Amino acid sequence: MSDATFAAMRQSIIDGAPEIAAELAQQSVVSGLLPLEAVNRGYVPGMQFVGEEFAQRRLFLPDMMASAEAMRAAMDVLDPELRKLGAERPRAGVVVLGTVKGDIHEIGKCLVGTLLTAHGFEVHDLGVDVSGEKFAAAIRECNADLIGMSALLTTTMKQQRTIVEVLEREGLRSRVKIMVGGAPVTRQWADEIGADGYGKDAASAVTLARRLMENASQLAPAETA
Ligand code: B1M
Repeated sequence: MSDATFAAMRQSIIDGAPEIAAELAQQSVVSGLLPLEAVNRGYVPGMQFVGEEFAQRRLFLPDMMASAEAMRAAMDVLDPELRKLGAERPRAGVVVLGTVKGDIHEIGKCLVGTLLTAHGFEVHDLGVDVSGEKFAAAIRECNADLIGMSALLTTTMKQQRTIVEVLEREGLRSRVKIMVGGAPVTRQWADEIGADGYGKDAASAVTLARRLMENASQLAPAETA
């Protein structure tokens, strides 16, 4: 795939053009491009640009929503390709995943879920705006090994701490490993709230989840995958 194709993918997100985003994704699949490369080199840079322009007040909320639609259209094509690998692997662990309460950003969280699935994890995605109580109920229901909390806002990342506290209160903390991520989240924050690890992107979330499963018998300090 040429740089021009990645540039066109990026532009389709900036333009909020779902048909073009999906068409380019389809072409990349046919041409044999690794789907994660299309995501990371094509579409995500478009999202990053839109976020920067929004912060500078050169783009507005409807633009950000249109870009998210375009991203969703591309992911609808790429998601099944990313997941294919997972069907052939032994189960690596059970993960309960969600975007924390008050936060409706889902694209990064969904990507994390897709890659975990592609690497053999059984993923229960609770969606967005997920409270500690919902996480707790799902941990019990699914007998989860790991939970993954995504937060994209500096305001909602505090919910990650609240949710850790809920799990402690409900006697579930020692049963699961906790992973946190999202644009404003850092390794230091993960340490501070008593999470077991921080993933800076979807691929590192997979590495981290595997590492946490390997060390499942002992609680590891927060680490960056
Ligand atoms: Co919003 N938004 N948004 N937004 N939005 C940001 C986050 C923002 C940085 C834009 C900006 O100002 N530059 C800003 C937050 C500022 C801050 O908190 N300091 C912001 C704002 C302000 C808002 C609103 C408040 C706007 C408003 O209403 N005035 C509002 C809040 C709504 C709410 O949640 N309550 C809002 C709304 C929206 C939309 C609905 C329009 C839309 C989301 C649509 C959707 O998800 N369905 C949206 C979007 C699209 C963005 C940006 C542009 C893009 C986010 C994205 O999808 N990135 C974003 C700017 C940015 O992040 N640069 C922005 C692509 C995605 C692949 O990356 O989500 O970072 P990301 O996920 C990565 C990693 O972070 C990591 O792996 C992923 C893949 O590599 N990761 C994990 C994520 N979760 C993980 C979990 C893990 C491990 C890794 O383990 C469990």
